[in-house]
Amino acid sequence: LCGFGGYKFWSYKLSSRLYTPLNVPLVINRTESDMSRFWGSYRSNLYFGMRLYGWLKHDGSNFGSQEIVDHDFVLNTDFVKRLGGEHGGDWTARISGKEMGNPTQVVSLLFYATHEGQAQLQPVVNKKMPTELHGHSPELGSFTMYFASPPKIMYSSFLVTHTPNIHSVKDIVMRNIRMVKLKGQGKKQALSLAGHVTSRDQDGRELPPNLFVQHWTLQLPFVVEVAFESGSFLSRGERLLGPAFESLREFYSQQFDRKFEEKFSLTSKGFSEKQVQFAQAALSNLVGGIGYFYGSSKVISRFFKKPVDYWDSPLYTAVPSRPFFPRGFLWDEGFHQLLISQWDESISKDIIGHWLDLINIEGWIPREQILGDEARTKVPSDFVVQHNENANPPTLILPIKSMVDKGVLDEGYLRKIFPRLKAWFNWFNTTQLGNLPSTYRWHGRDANTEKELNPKTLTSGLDDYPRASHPSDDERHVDLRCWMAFAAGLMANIADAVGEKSDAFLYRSTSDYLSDNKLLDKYHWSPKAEFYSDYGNHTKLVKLVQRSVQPSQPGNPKKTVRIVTSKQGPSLKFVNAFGYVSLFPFLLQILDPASPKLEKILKDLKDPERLWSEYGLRSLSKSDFLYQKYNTEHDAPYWRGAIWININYLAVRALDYYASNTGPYQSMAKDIYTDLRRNLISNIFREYQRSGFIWEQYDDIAGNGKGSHPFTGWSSLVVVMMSEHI
Ligand code: 6A9
Repeated sequence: LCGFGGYKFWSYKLSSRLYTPLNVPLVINRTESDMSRFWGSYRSNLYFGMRLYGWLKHDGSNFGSQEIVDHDFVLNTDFVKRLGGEHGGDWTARISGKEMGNPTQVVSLLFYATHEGQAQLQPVVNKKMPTELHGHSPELGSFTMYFASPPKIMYSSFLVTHTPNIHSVKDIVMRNIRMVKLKGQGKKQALSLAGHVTSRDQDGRELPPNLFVQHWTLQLPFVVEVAFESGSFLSRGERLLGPAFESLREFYSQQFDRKFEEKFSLTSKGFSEKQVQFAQAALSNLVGGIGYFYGSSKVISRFFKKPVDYWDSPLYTAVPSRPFFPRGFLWDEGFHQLLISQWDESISKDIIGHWLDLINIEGWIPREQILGDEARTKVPSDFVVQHNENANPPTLILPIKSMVDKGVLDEGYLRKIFPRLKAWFNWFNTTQLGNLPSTYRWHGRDANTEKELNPKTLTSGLDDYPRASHPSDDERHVDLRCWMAFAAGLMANIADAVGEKSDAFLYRSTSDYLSDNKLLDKYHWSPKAEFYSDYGNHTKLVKLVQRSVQPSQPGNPKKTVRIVTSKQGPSLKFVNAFGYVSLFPFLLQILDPASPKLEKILKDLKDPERLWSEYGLRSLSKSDFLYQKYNTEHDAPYWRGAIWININYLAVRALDYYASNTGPYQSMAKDIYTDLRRNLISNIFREYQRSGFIWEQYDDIAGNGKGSHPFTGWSSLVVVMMSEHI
């Protein structure tokens, strides 16, 4: 491997590894995959652009009930499924509208049916009204959709045509829509679709119709139903319309209530009906937001000048927020699955399997999954490309651990995921090392930026949380070290469970080594600040100032830059920012229950001048110099004070652990557990009652929700805190 030719060959080999899948069998075998979840509300991004909406109930497999509140009417969308045959069975969707203060309000409803692959759709039109839609495709076999003609129709029309892809549907519909006068209704107008519209390819050949749109203009209140029947389902009972639909819906709805109580025991714990409904909505939105995506990420490594495509793959995943982030995020997903696995572990196994199948031969999983063109239309181009040196906390190990502890993961599943977890662990343990043994460093910080007050660490998940002011290879990050210690422990358990003795031995010794509190303290306990801390090239003496770009230019244009205000500049030291990062040895339970450092941590987090608020733990101490500071002229503080529910959940869980494991600080942990849990639940519930939303973060001074909403990703962990099935 010496000489120029050798180098080229070597770099070629390394570069193609970026888009080469790990060569072990997939966890998810698509041909054997479970047809019971074939159909579902899997398009997370379709959310209806209205004021309030959300799933009130959704079981993740057979049933969902959603409410959408517009300005002067309410829409309810309900679906039920019935399994049978070889193609995922039947389903019915019901859309009903109610008026809210404006009795003359009229609603136009457009129901779309389309298919991305090869499918033909053929409506049966009866007196100008389609009553059925016939279709056939390789995946679906043959099927029929029935449209129950609703009463109170003022006008209806339809469109049958060809669309090249799903994200052009809206344009095509807009092109084929016009306004018509309603007969005998004075000046009143309605939308009208163009009926059959032939589209042709470049050579003039007719393209097969694969888009059908049914439109109704309706008076409120109304009910519209559409039933899908799968051709291979031969022994169905009554068609799922009208009373048959309603009774199945009612059956599933009651089953949902029963299962919810069985799993979370909220009623028996004394929560009110309103609180239970809130918790049901939190779970249902997380489960109902689950999407099925397909496509490839744009990825890059240092061996490429331009981004390349990862391989095409499916991803079944929950999403942080349907309107704002309708796609998979690696570290969010671990938190999502902590709740979902308590509801239905088969969904979690499926989702975790899909994520682990995205691992490449290097052992890397891209952090943000923007798969395919449709997903990319939602993301600014700067954020699309994923770099193979960038990590994100391996939180999938949290639900895996809790399922392993409960004994719900069979050996076959563990055998499938183990080689993938090994590759993943190994990737972290080689690419994210610090300079000293047993230390770790998040890569991907920008050492050359002059705009940021403290350069962001997006890879850690805690974006603008303060780290060393001057990114360098000498950094060591305490949160990553704790993730690794935790991961090594789980790997040892799984290796034991699948009978891999030598792996078990190695992981156990790695876990013991990384969990050694003496070593942890040596590298991360700041004797001066008396808390756990990152270490690196750092100074607190920085500020943002306005600088002239070119004083001679008219208007004297300025830009905002960071300057170091001390002569000495940065030096190697502990960063000493107290907040979520300092808590990690406690959060991930690496800290010995008998350690006096636990007492110090508990006191500090209870201190209102530091992390304690009536609404949860703030991300950064109120007395830190970066508390609530802008990071650039335009970047508002994000993880610099606000209350985040994922980390608060970890805190509640750690308090539960230290309260139930023998040690001198047990009762102290118990008291804080009680207070923190109560504060979080009552504030998230109060904000939901006030605003109708669950939020991305909560304000540490007033408790109000902030950021993206609805955000029923990790904030839904409130349900787990309510149930105390921590
Ligand atoms: C930017 C904007 C219309 C930021 O919940 C997802 C992530 C978390 O993983 C991370 O820890 N959120 C947290 O700090 C939201 C990130 C959104 C990035 C996308 C593009 C375009 O959206």
